[in-house]
Amino acid sequence: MHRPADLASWTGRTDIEEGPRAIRWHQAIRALPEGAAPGLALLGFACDAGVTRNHGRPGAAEGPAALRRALASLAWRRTAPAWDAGDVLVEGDALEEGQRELAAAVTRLLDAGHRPVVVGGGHEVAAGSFAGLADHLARTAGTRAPVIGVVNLDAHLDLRAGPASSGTPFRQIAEGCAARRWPFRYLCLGVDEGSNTEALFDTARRLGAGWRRDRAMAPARLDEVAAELGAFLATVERVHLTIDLDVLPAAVAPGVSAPAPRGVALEVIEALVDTVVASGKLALGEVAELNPRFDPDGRTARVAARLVEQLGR
Ligand SMILES: [Mn+2]
Repeated sequence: MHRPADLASWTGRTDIEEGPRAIRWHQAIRALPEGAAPGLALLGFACDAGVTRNHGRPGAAEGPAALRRALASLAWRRTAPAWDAGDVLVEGDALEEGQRELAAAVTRLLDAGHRPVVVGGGHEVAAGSFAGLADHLARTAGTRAPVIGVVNLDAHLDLRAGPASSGTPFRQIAEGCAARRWPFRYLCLGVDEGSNTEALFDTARRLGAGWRRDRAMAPARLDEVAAELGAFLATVERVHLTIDLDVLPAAVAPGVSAPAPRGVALEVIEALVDTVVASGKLALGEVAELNPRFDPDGRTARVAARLVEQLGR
């Protein structure tokens, strides 16, 4: 079910005495109307089914609401509009139905010229979002196969086999590309070796995926990492950038299903997001795995809000 935006969820501090430039997100974002001017379109995917199927800690269904609360108080300095496109709600275990509904919503936003920024939910959100981008491009690309680069900032490859869950999205995307005879271009940055079995690395090799381990992403190596990302971006036409918050150190992002034992510094993650945005190829941004049940002081939600703001630039 797709629940339209509820502007009552956008509340926060107002600084009227500071004048008209003292604006925060909650005062500027609007519910997405028909025929809206192109802008950032925030779309929630309220789903626990993917994490539950993957034996993780539930709570990601509350992620979109927590993200809106955190984003609401950020200072506003956009020139293009930001729209709230509401939430796709997944009831119980109806994961596949929810992913189809998400895909349809993403396609509609892209068709209308918006930059969708999707907020999970667990990482199963990525399979639905990508399907929406693929449907949009299938119509606009004609018979030519579009080259979509999937950039995943994540401690996990998420290439598992079996029924759809938060651990399978990029395998599903690979299968979807194969069915359309499209190339599968996947780069996963931040992989924690300890939580990815050799079987998953075998799958990554078989699918021609690229990856970089967390320990090879220290701030001192940022130039090297950004160059690798830049080389990948140069070979693709459009980008689906998906950020699993568990790529960050657990002290920075405790509110996730599976906190990382090491993680990649936020300064590195933000620089990589900048690299993708600066390429001009970003079609679809995404933040996954925000779990407010393990985020008592809201720090993970505030980091997620920074990243969403950045993805909308
Ligand atoms: Mn993930």
